[in-house]
Amino acid sequence: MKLQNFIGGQWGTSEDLKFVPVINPANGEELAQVPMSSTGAVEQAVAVAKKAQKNWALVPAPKRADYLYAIGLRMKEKKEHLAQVLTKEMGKVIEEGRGEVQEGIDMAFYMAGEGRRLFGETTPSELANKFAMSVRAPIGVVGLITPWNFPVAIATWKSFPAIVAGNTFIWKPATETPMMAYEMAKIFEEVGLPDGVANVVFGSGSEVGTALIEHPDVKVISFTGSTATGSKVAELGGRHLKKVSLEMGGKNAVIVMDDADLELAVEGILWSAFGTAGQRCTACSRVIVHKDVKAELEERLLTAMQLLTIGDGLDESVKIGPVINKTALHKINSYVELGRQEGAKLLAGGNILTGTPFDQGFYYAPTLFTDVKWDARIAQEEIFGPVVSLIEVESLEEAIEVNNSVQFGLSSSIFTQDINRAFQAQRDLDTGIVYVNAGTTGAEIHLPFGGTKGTGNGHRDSGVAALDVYTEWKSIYIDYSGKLQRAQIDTE
Ligand code: UN1
Repeated sequence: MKLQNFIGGQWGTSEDLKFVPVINPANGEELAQVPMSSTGAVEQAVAVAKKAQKNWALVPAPKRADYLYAIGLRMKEKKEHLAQVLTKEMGKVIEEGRGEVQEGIDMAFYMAGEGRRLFGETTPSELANKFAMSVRAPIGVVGLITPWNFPVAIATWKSFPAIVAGNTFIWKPATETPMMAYEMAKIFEEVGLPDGVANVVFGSGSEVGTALIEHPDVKVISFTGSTATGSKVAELGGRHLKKVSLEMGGKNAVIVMDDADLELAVEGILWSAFGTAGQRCTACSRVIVHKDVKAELEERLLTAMQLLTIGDGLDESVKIGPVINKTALHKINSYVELGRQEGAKLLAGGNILTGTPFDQGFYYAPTLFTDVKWDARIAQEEIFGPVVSLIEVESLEEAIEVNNSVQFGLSSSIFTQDINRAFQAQRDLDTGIVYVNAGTTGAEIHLPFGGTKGTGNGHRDSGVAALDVYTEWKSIYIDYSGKLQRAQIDTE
């Protein structure tokens, strides 16, 4: 199947384009072909999105929200189908595929509710017979650039707030996972979303992404991906005075204190480190453990890791699927090599899996290093695979310091039974998301998602906070005194 762009409610792609295969990472099978669109498609999409936005902004927000309710319902009806497609193109196990689709459904209903809120403020004026209020105004056409690790959820975090607020969008999904974008475009069409409100253009970051960022009629860019690419997006966006929302890397840690429930900590670590084969921005890739429980934690982790089943995520009994592609496989492996060279002790894994059925796909053994120095490269850089490093500490203060030593600040977690330690940690951990007695993954859609330092640039996805990305504040003063009243002057 050759995928087609969805622009202004029409499916189409010029035939002379290059198409590249979409590969199932579990078995190397070709699932579809995705077009590498040219800047012409972006031009066309921006033109229709701009035209559509004028009318869309005038549709009452609760009516715009009705489309989101319809989209959520349709996603619910198609949940199993969507989850299967997602698992095939991305590789995450089917249970997680269903969870990700659910995240999108939740986002649809949640943002639909915003159609009847989109709260601004009313506030007294300092002058008599004058009224003051602020409202959220739509911005215009927004460009969404999304990653392959959450092909649908992250797109819903961005696109649903954008459209409920009265914007139109052009979505460039990752080339590795275009099928979810295709499925979502079909849903937009099925629910009768007005033409041009939602547009999907497939293609490369360098061509389509750049064209979106540089286009004068695209006012906002929301990007999730690597820190290296994100900083280029910011640079280029900055040059064009764009509002740029970035969600980038993480180097998330679970802290295990000497009073922790170790059984629970092990479950939390395994789920956050090896779920999605470690390919979450929120994945746990460091365990910062108190010296008194280090040996026991290592032993428990090793025992539990033996039970992890690896294979094609469509098999319900499998716990860990493949990584996205060969490049990822080799990148992960080179970090493991680096860990060895840096003197870390390899306790488990550390290799590309071979033999049947692994040879057909891209599988990496869940890997555990210990005695890792806090400043080793494997403890500082994002690996984006099933590799976790244990770092020993002697106190809560040291644990927090080690947690905060990385350039990223997405998610962190602490296992402790001590309420005082838990509160100190939630205050001092310098990350956008903090968990107490849970792993580093599992963000819910009605809270802001994002991170500090190198993870972001101050914006948030999901939650009401996402509306700040897709709206401008407009402050409105209505003077009904019938005379000129000067603020700050005629206030005596
Ligand atoms: C990501 O890792 O890129 O919190 C998104 C979680 C999911 C979303 C993760 N709800 O793990």
